[in-house]
Amino acid sequence: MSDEAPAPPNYPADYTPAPVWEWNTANGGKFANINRPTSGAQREKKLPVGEHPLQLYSLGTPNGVKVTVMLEELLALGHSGAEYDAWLINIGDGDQFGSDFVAINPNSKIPALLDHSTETPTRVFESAAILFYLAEKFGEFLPSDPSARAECMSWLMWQMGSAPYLGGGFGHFYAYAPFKIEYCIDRFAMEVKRQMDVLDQNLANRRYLCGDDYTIADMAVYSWYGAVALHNIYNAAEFLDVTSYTNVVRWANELEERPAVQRGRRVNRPWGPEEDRVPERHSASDFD
Ligand SMILES: N[C@@H](CCC(=O)N[C@@H](CS)C(=O)NCC(=O)O)C(=O)O
Repeated sequence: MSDEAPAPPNYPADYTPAPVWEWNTANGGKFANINRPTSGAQREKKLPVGEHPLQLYSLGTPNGVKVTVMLEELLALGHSGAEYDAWLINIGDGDQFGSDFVAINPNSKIPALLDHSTETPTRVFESAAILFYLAEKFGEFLPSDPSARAECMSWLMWQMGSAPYLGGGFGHFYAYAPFKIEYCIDRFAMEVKRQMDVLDQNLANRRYLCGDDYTIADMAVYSWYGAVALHNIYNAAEFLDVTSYTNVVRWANELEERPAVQRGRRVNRPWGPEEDRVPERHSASDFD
């Protein structure tokens, strides 16, 4: 008898990796049509440029929403320099592989920011880098005390390290893969529930992630884990028993009472109820 644990049900035993991996264009799954094992521009494509110094090229997914929430929060504080044009990048159509976009983000993913207010335009990619850049530029939502700043950066980086297990791991295998594989769903559901518990325990005695102050860490973590707690992301609210994370639910609800969060969630959103959509944002009146 083997010492190995018995294979779980639905165990795909008929696959042995080839010595060298080769791209199979027909591997199926949502997004298979845009995924490639190579990087770089696939076509010449100009990006539009609006009248504001900050040009955002994005889409209203969780990674996009954290940046538009930050910009709306800065505007709500009266920072007119945070006025921005938000252009829609349709990743399903492959806009992220256009030449102008790749020049801003060689990683071909939204969000990407170009700041024209600097001597030569400053490009920023990776959502946490954009939040950090804006926090430093406007001196908001990032504590200056070194210990408080370290706590904020820790939670910000926690989000960047953790969310790929939620989206690329759990979300992919639960909602997008062409068939359900129990091993993969178990592995990533375990990790997402562990992450939710990390947040829940932290928020048990803190109003915000880092304490009494609302920071860029809240914006980043909210965009993903608020969607888990409140918006049935991947249609998995019941499966993950999200209402049991009562502190996360309380915190996410409090953030959603903020008008800037409500506005930020609508920007670059071409789906959902018509009245909530703001596919492009160029001024405050776009929300009317
Ligand atoms: N770590 C990146 C992740 C960005 C990301 O994964 N963006 C997705 C949409 S949420 C994307 O643009 N995907 C297009 C693609 O993979 O081709 C960030 O936080 O900015």
